[in-house]
Amino acid sequence: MEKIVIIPTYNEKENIENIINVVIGMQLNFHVLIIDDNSPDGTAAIVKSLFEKYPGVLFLEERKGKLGLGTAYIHGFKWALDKGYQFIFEMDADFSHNPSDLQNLYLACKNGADLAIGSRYVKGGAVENWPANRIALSKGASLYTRIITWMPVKDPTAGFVCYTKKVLEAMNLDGISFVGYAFQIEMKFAAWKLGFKIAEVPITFKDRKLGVSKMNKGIVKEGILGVLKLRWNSMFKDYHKKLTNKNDVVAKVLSPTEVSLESK
Ligand SMILES: Nc1nc2c(ncn2[C@@H]2O[C@H](COP(=O)(O)OP(=O)(O)OP(=O)(O)O)[C@@H](O)[C@H]2O)c(=O)[nH]1
Ligand SMILES: [Mg+2]
Repeated sequence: MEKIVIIPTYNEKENIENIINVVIGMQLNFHVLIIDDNSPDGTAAIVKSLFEKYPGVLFLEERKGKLGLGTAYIHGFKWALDKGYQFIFEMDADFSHNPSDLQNLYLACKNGADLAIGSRYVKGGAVENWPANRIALSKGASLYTRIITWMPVKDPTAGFVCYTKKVLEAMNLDGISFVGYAFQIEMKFAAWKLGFKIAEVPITFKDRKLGVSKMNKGIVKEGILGVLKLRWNSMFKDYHKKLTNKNDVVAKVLSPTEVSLESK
């Protein structure tokens, strides 16, 4: 139980089989968990048809309806922690993220990072085939986030990430409030505020070839207001407490080393 790639899906019938085949086909021991929100196009049925081909490697969690990217990932994180995975990845289904970069994200974490971000905006990173308005929106969002939050991350909206288990265990996942792309900023901001070491690994992001975008105005609005909200909340003393998983603190206090220290 080492590495699991969580892929949220909503109407990805054109991509889902290929992306699963490519990730598992790399034979680098990446397991795959699909979180499908009852896609009307039958994405989940395609995943199920592959179970026999990939026993113990491919998993599916089905939710009742389109509940958003953020809650899909939170669901997946909890599932992965429960199963004991050490390296937990976020990746889109639409091949915007190249599965061959998964290994670089993994190695960055193996070499000391607590989380590794597949970044378009560091040296060596790039965006291919995206229309000018999408690039402007994405770059604008990154700049805006950095100005408001001072978070030293060049690609804060990136959705291609490797989290080590300890980051997700330390976080109060139920306190993560955003559902759309602001979710990506919120997760990185929380990890940074908790003092975790963040690495940015250059990637080339490609526009989706198949299927349709789920981007909409509501997602943009949530991002703009959400970043302001994060900054505002972080100015209060109890913010750190709110970010922290209380069970994890209890677990640490009860750990054998701490107990033996106490008894000395
Ligand atoms: N489970 C679930 N997955 C979602 C939801 N919204 C989007 N996704 C998935 O999240 C990933 C990213 O969504 P995309 O629509 O590709 O968003 P994007 O990459 O910003 O935009 P485009 O690539 O231009 O479409 C894809 O795998 C989607 O299928 C949702 O509400 N629930
Ligand atoms: Mg996409």
